[in-house]
Amino acid sequence: MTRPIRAIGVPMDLGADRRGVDMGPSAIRYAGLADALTELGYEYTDIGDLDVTRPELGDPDSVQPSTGRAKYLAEIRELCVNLEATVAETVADGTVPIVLGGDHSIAIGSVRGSARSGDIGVVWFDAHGDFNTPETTPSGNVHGMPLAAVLGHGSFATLDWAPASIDPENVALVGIRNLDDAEREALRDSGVTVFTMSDIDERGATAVTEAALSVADAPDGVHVSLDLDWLDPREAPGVGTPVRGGVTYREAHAAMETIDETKLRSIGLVEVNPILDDHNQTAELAVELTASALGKAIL
Ligand code: 4U7
Ligand code: MN
Ligand code: MN
Ligand code: MN
Repeated sequence: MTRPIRAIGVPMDLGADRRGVDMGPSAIRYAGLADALTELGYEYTDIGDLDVTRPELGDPDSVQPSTGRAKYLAEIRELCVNLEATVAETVADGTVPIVLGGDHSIAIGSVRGSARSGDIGVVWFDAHGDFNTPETTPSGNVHGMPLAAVLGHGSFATLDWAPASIDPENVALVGIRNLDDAEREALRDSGVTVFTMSDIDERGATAVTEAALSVADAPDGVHVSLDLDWLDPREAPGVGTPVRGGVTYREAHAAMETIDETKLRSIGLVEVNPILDDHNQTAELAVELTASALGKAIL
């Protein structure tokens, strides 16, 4: 018994400094997501793209939190409210949403939507912690803040779109190798489990992902948030904030194959930037890894 899958495109680039990540949904579709999942036997639909404000039409500072800075907060909030509703409806239909980003700020909507009517865990595959707040951010970019936002940290606690009903004890980060100082401090005190690249060096990608999935094991399943900069930039050059020393192609597949697809509640594929990519290989990787997470095996 496999649940149907529904793709939701979110051409968002307001949360990041490098333009082009708004073309991520097109690049992932062009890389063959529909065919890959249909071949696996899934019933697959695509609802197209949600409306996102163009940066040319918005003012990054029109609405700001009481303290700190979060660029395009009003526009990102509006999109995330819409995305949250779309993801919640999809899950309520018994369908697995795959949210195609777009920068990682959209995870605020994806996670909140997935958690709306259930008790879920989150596994966040990333080079970064995404645990800044408007108070700690060195950049003002919301794609560096979504995990802190859904857990209600900093001035996010005063905005009516946060926090989501998730227990930090059911949240795991995997592959981390770049944290800002205040972000590191906040993560240490958060209850979130952090598996760094050093953990992967010592224990291997499979064992670390198994450990992350058991942290995130909650009654209503897991949301997997896959930031393609989790991989080494040699494998995934099409990302806005690459960091050397990421997982290899095989480690990434091994990690995804560890996922039990019957426990997958929702997926986000984010930070694919086709302008910075080499022949769409990062988008193709996103498709391949999604298939591995959804049960594709070599034999
Ligand atoms: B991504 C950064 F300062 N930490 O907050 C920040 F290094 O979604 C980068 O993981 C955030 O790609 C990267 O701007 C966000 C920076
Ligand atoms: Mn990242
Ligand atoms: Mn990220
Ligand atoms: Mn699997």
